[in-house]
Amino acid sequence: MTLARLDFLIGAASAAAATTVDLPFANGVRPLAAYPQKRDLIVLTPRPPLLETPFRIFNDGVLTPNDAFYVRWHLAGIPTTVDGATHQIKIHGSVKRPLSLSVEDLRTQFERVEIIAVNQCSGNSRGLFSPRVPGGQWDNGAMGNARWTGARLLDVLAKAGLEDSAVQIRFRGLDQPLLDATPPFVKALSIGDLDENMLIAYEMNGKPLPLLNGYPVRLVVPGWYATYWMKMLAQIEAIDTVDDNFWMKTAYRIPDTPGNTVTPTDSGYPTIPINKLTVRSFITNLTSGQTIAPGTQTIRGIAFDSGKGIRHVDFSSDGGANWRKATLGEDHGNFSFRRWESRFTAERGASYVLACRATTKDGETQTAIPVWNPGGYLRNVIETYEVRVA
Ligand SMILES: Nc1nc2c(c(=O)[nH]1)N[C@H]1C(S)=C(S)[C@@H](COP(=O)(O)O)O[C@H]1N2
Ligand SMILES: [Mo]
Repeated sequence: MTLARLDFLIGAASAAAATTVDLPFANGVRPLAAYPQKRDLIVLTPRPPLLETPFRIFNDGVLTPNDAFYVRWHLAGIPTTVDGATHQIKIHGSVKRPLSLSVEDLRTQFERVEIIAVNQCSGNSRGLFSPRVPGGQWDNGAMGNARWTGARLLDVLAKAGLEDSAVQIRFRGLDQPLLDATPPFVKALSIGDLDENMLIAYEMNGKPLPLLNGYPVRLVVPGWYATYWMKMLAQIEAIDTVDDNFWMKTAYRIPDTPGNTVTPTDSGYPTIPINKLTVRSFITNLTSGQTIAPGTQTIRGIAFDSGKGIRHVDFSSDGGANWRKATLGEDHGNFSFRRWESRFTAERGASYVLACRATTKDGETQTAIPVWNPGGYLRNVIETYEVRVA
């Protein structure tokens, strides 16, 4: 097993950035920089690294390459070296048989399971919120779709044997706060929410995970926001109460209101921990503001949801007045990006507002009015793209 050894020449990486991108909101200028095991990505913050995938990469294929996959960490104390041969995952707390498993144990003692699933940060697209909200100012590239391989979380828990008193499973990685006052990054899932799709993954797109994406093992929680996808997974603890640490009780909460939306002046409403992905779709082969050629144009994009699966994607070339069904691409499972394409005739000199709208197999769809909540979560408005023909 390889020893991932990385030196984060973070200052140097940022200083060396030759180019910048301008994301489509105020104060959106960002450097591009290549971190270890990564190609040039959009740098939101260098430390801890918040790196966004340039959106055009989603047009290249249904899977997001490991070196292009976005990166998000909360704490500055990220190990720069992890030994995959000696790393241990401890399963403890309210279990009958506490375990300590190496990555090799996960590979040899448990069924090898593969799933293609979207990993999307809760704050993806936060920079597009209006009015603006605090937090990482992402455009739409804080997401990626990969083939994950690993052992089922439920199989590992079965080996340890949950006590009847257990209510939640709490996860922790190797990263550490640098200050005593900073709470460690821990997340919990309720036992009733666990399912057979959730993996402790040791491969991403058939290769070891990049260190920045959680080498040597991470939790994969298909259909759920990435905040639960614990990287460098080191501890799995069965607990007898609902976890009340900062990252569950205070952070990453959404309004428990219809549509999980509120107005900026609302207060006193109940909240719940963020959970499953909303349905979204995007055009991937052009950007808003672009000039396109006249004639028949093929528009390509992606859609995804929390795992019900995409029933259809509608495409509009008149700002949503008229819709037609797009052609769906290959089905890689309900948790994957689903590619789609449609055609329209672009007249020279004209302008168009293109739009796409996905609907899941259980009828959930995208709305014309964006949700708003103070965390900047759950954006799934129908995206529009203004193009001119010349
Ligand atoms: N150990 C650890 N795991 C973590 C985090 C973290 O800060 N530490 N951040 C979570 C959040 S909020 C996100 S969005 C995803 C990002 O996954 P990625 O960096 O592989 O894209 O990791 C999750 N897992
Ligand atoms: Mo996140």
